[in-house]
Amino acid sequence: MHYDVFNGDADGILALVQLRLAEPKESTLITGVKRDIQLLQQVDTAKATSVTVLDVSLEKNIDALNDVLAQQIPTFYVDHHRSGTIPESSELKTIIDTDANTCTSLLVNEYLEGAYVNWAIAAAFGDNMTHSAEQLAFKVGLNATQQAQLKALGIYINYNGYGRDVADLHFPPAELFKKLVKYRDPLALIQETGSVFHQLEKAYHQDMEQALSARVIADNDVVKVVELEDAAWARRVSGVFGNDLANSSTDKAHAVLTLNDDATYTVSVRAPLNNKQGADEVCVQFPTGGGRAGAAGINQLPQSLLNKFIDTLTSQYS
Ligand SMILES: [Mn+2]
Repeated sequence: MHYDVFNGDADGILALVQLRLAEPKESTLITGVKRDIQLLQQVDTAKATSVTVLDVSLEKNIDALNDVLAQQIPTFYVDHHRSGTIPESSELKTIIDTDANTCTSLLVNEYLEGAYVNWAIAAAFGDNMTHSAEQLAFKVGLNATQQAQLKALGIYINYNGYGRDVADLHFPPAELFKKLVKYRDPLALIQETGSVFHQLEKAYHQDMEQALSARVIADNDVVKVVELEDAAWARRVSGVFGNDLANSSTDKAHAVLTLNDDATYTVSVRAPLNNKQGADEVCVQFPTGGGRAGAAGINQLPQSLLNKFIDTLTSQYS
């Protein structure tokens, strides 16, 4: 049995869409909400004959990866998050590039020599790699309307990945993958009345409408921090709302804090778009923190550390 292990956001889902369009395969799908990245440990090494892993940090899955490799299971690993030391194994093939302007779907697009480039463009927009997405869209000659449509699709799929658990989401990521992989070109999905694109579009706008009334808890020259309530809509919208803030004020770092039911915050940090560094350095200073230079997060920030977090964020970018 082949296992496809992938992040439940746009980048993870659309990396797999490209791979499975190129090489259709019956597989067991392992995924979850965007923040659920301890995925590789769910592979049953007694049953697995091969494994593909997409868009989850190798460093965070290293023990499970070593278990898989110890069973001589061929593994293909594509990612752009912190990798740590990559194990040496003849069973392991990796494409790992932590450049802040690439993402897993762009790496898969290169690997497949642009076979499903429109999916990669949607994914890059979804991962907020706007410049890279626009460059690729220009290179393949998309017009402005097509580009805007792929951007919207990427944002909506990315939006769908945010939640405390899969129950918060409009579509479980595995189900969304199965719907999307039916289309060789995402522009066909967008054209289709009532398709998942249009369902997500409607949901996205309803949630974003609510986010506009978010409470601002810090706003200075270098950072802006906002707080969202403990509700499914807030958990869904937190990431895309963060990207939206980042895009609207490109010299500032942004953090969106969503209250959890245990009185901690889920924190989503975006480095300034004009200075895409340091977000991970801020977050790893707190328990349950991690991520990339441009975008990082903390799963459970105690409220007692809120001021320390704001100070750390501010000094990082001052
Ligand atoms: Mn990604």
